[in-house]
Amino acid sequence: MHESRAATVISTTPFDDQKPGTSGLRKSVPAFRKPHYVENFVQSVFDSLSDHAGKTLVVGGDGRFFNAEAIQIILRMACANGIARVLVGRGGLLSTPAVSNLIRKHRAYGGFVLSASHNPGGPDGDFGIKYNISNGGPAPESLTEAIYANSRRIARYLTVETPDVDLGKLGPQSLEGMTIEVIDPVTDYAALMEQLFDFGAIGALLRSPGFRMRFDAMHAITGPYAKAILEDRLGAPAGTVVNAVPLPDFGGHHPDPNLVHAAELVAATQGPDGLDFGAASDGDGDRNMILGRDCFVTPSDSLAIIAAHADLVPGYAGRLAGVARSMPTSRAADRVAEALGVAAFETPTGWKFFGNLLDAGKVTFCGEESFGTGSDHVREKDGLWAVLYWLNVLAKTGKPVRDLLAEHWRTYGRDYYSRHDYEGLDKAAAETLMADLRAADLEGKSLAGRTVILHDDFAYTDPVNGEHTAGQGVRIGFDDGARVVFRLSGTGTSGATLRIYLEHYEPDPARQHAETQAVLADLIAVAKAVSGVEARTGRTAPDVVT
Ligand code: VG1
Ligand code: CO
Repeated sequence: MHESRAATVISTTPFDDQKPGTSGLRKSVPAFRKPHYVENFVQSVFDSLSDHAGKTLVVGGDGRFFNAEAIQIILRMACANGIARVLVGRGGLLSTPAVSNLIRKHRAYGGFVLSASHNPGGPDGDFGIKYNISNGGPAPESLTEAIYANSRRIARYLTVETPDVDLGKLGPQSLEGMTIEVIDPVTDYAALMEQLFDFGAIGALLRSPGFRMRFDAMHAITGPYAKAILEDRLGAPAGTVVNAVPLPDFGGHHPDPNLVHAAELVAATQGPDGLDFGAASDGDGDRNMILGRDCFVTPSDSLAIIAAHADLVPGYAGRLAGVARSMPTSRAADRVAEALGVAAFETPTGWKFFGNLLDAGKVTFCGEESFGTGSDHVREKDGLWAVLYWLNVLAKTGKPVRDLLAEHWRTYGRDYYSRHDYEGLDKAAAETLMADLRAADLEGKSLAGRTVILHDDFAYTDPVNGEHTAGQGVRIGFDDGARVVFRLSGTGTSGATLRIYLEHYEPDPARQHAETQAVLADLIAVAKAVSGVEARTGRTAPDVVT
């Protein structure tokens, strides 16, 4: 503790549910509002760090309900725990990739990101807290385990008794000897984007009357970023960015950029009068969806196409080191890596597993099937980055999204891909389903005319530091390249969510333009049969298909 500060020591008792999941601690707002709940978790983070006294932190969130209260709690506790300086976005707002950039650019010790990402917000919605380390990325497993262990034995937390800090006014102020620097949330991020992309070419495309696009910020954090970059700097017509004002409840919607929750945007890209380009981002700005006229780019394909076109993008030309994807993401990117002679890595789900690969310079691009793509420019996935990357490629090739996709499939083959989610399942039933799937004897069996050549529970050994992570999802691989993967979500806040990932590889260009669900129908039937999901849960169909 910093000796000159008058920290107050408050007694507390542990909660037993503060184990960070795929992306930080995520719970309902009522759970977070329990007395001492936020404080216990934040103190458990500080108790897991060792040399944070006198250092700088970055703090910000996606503006959802409870963001403002949580930030005040964190600022007081940072002060009491000896932090020297905190950078906070004005109004407490910062997108997740912007936090990552600020940590790196200002050589901060770490940062707190307040968000439950794509989960709905509001008094009955969800909230979340995530701690990021000095490389700008999510805390690795070893640290989240330590945080959880501390949360199980916490007996006190440190705070200071001060009035709320005014986060509306830019510039430095002092809180009991700690400096709080309120910064514009967009400036540093926009400068980074300008370094990476050909703003001249993108601006010309956006201003040309023949090109019509829309970016849907879904009433979440990317509104101010997209407006500043696409409209103000690049000259896209006013109104290109819609739902641009972040709202505490995201207008009552799921801020989740996918075919289900961004249906209006999808509709605007369809038909002869459809937009040339549509894009959306999620609650905290790290996800993206890419649409062309009458076409949708799966996130797995997006990663592959991004990697294949690196030479068209100033920040990446001539320096592609490798590509990494989460295990359930399709193998499309692996094929590009192979063709280009660079390494491909398969990691567990969650961006924290990409950090070491990026730090070691082993990979340049990373992606997840869950609408996440990013690069070594920060240590988080980055929604607006992906949108600008696509615009850069469109501007340089002069081709519509549809043609780029078709060309890509012709060259590398197409991975028909879909994820089926069963939400709000009974936890015990979902865990039994997974245990039975793990124990099943499938190798060598013939299912719907395909032979099972791989059946395992995915485990990963980090090639940089040797950390081992097991139990990351059941994979069933077939002799024709098809694959079905099962795992339980680590970001949900009630019951269990079963995710079934389905993919079928089609090398024949004549068969690359069919409807995805129809192509996957037999694999869907196999997935249902081997898991028994319907009989076990009483469900007849998934809740969300993406
Ligand atoms: C989901 C996605 C995963 C992603 C995570 C955080 O996790 O599947 O790929 O990294 O969300 O994304 P899970 O455990 O529910 O499958 V974000 O934008 O919600 O921070
Ligand atoms: Co997110």
